[in-house]
Amino acid sequence: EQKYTPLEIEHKWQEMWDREKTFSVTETADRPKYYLLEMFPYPSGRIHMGHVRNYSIGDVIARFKRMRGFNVLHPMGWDAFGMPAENAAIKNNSHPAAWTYENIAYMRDQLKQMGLSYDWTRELATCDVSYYRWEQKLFIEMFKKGLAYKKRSFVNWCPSCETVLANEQVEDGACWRCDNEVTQKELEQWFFRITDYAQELLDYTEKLPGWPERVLVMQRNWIGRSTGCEIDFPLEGRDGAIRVFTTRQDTLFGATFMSLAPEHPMALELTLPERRAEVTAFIDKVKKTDRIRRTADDFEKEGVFTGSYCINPATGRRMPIYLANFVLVEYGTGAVMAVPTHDQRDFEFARAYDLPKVVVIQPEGETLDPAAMTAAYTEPGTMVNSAPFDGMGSEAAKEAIADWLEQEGKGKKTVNFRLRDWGVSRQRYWGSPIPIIYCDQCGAVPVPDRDLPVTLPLDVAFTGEGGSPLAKLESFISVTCPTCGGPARRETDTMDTFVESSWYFLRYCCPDFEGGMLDKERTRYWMSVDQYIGGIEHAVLHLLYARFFTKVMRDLGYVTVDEPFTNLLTQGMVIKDGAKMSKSKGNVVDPDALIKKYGADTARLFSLFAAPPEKDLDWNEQGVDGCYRFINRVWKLVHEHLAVIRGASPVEPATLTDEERALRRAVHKTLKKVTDDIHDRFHFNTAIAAVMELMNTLQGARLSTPQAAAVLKEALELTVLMLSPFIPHVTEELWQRIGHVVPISSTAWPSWDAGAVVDEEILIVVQVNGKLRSRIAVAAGTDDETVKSLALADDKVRVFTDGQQLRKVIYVPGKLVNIVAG
Ligand code: ANZ
Ligand code: ZN
Repeated sequence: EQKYTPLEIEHKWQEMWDREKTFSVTETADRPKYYLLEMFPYPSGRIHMGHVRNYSIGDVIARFKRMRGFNVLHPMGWDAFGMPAENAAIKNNSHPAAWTYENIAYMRDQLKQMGLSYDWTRELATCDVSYYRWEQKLFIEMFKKGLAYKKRSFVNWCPSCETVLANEQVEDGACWRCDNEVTQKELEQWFFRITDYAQELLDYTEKLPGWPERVLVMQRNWIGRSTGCEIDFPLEGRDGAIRVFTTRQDTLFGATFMSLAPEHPMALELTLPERRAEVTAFIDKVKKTDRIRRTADDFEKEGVFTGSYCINPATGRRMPIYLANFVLVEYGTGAVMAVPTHDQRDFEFARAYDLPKVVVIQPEGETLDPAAMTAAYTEPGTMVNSAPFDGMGSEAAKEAIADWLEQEGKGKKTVNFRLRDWGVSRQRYWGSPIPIIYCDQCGAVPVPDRDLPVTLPLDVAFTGEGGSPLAKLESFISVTCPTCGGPARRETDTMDTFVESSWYFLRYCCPDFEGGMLDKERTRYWMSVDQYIGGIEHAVLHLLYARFFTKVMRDLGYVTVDEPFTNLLTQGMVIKDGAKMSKSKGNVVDPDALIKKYGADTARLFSLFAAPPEKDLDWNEQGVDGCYRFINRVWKLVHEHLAVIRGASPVEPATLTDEERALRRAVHKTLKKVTDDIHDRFHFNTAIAAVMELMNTLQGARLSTPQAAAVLKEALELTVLMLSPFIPHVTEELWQRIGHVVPISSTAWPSWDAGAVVDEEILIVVQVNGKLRSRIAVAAGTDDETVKSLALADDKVRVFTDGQQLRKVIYVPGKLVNIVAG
């Protein structure tokens, strides 16, 4: 008998799939399409267990859908731009391109060793100029439509790395890379106008039933739609007013002071000369504080008085104007009417600076005393101290005060979004150059079509001195203006790498298309992605940007869909010893070592069997070992019966013995369950468990008649077929050894025999007080209580029990029910 040798078998079949291009697809009309996508990896060096899990999950679905007759697009590529390549280059004195392409080569090999059913002819790397060139073209189209624009704004800046940092790259106010203090710097930056799409992005969160609700909730919160009012507060003693945004116009009569963002454009002009030193010191201090920390609930509320006043337009009260650290310049109007009695931040601020409080909303049956309050009252209630609105409910007063403000011309109803435009400039080298030229005469001029792409120059040095090497490369920077021919300078910022990942799924539809960004027909054929799979950590950023890009590209005529991903599966983490697998925790399992020891089929099977996809997966070696032993059992059993299988005739259901029929029922029931579990729920773990259980049944099967051999053959073949999406290599091998010429990967998914699945009925004898009174037929497997109540409800039984007291009902499973009555 032959031993199971996973590495040999896996290599053989991987070569076959590669050679035959088994998983390459074209756009054909003869089968329905199915686009399955897993989030592409960053080529960091090696794949990790999170990848193994993500890609195994995707592969089961891809292979299953293929066997079910779909034309499955299942592509793979590389999210290849980004900071780590540059940092590695500085550290190793190499080039980011060399580092990146070496990593891609290694990781591609690792993925191939996993036997994933990708269409490798569609592979792409976002750092290839053949990819990012189209992104530059799109950038220019967006620029011409005003969807890409430049503005000054405050950004996190690391003075030592000389680059902008994303909020995620600031840890406790320090740079994640060099640990230096991060400052806020005002810089000219390129932005994408995602806010133009805020309402549509929000509306469609109600039209994505195939997405996990929690991801939709996160996106809704991120977009953050608030309805309220803008209200003008006239300045005292001079022209002009401060405009605030509030969602609580019902508290207007309780506004006792004004809080401006320290970066508010009027901050300094409102500051009296004698307060100037104090105010500028405060502004400097706040600018150094990370914005996320600044606005945390428990961050100490600090501020400074400008010396100026404004007037409450409802009460005429003088309100001192403060700068406050928790007010952000980019939200609303950057100014807040402070109501210390009904807003907790204002309450704390008023306590710190001894500012007046006026209660304007009273809770039911209570009278708040501002002097005695220990926290703001933030719930609805009855209006007080609000002149014409007194006595009204505060919710109704919201409407009434908004209407009054509009009538009086003191304010207006508005909608405000928390979502900010997407800053895409990065002062880094390893990214797609932004295709803009600056000319003193003509301003910002897009690079003309004939000069695209702007190729990232490779002849740069990585000194680690900080700043973008591009900004020091005179040969790159100095150009002539495409409009006037005068001397001009090239933009040296590159695009955020999230730009590349916002449309890669579109380019997979036509990766070799030379005529433009997308071949519209091929893209129309494949889009939308039917199933997208990836980590929950991308719930907001990537998944929101990709939705935004799809809508922009729709409006520019590239795609016809409104949304990129019809269904989304967010898989859980891989954890070991109760913690997420990570280098810093020292609990990493290396996929290479695992595959070497057990083979890819075992690695796949374990990562699919140990938990349903959305749950965290707890890694344990015994579990892996168990999966390996299971594959060995299947291998052995098929080999044991090879002669029988090859010689057996087809099953003739009518001639089966009870025992054979029961075995066949178990097989077809398993097939039904596995099909449903994969198809409806992606519950691969329960599907695999069902096949394992079936294996136990098959191991005990006896072969006394020719039809028993036929049933066993069918059972083993179906088992191999059912396992093939999970463990594709060993099942290909067994399929071939059984004698099939067509590979299992090109075989149709079997359908269960409805006749075989029906439960057999069994006859139960019913006695009343020990005497036989009736026989009832129940489905095999009916639970005890149901059998008892069926017996009690039987007409022939009721003749003897009606009007009597039931003392006991005894059920001997599968045989008889005895009713004691009298
Ligand atoms: C007065 C008021 C009274 C407020 C009250 C709340 C409670 P959302 O729901 O998140 O939109 N706000 C406005 N602009 C701000 C800024 N730039 N930085 C910090 N806070 C700002 O929150 C809207 C509320 O947040 C606004 O309503 C404003 O405070 C504050 F009893 O106005 B409110
Ligand atoms: Zn010019």
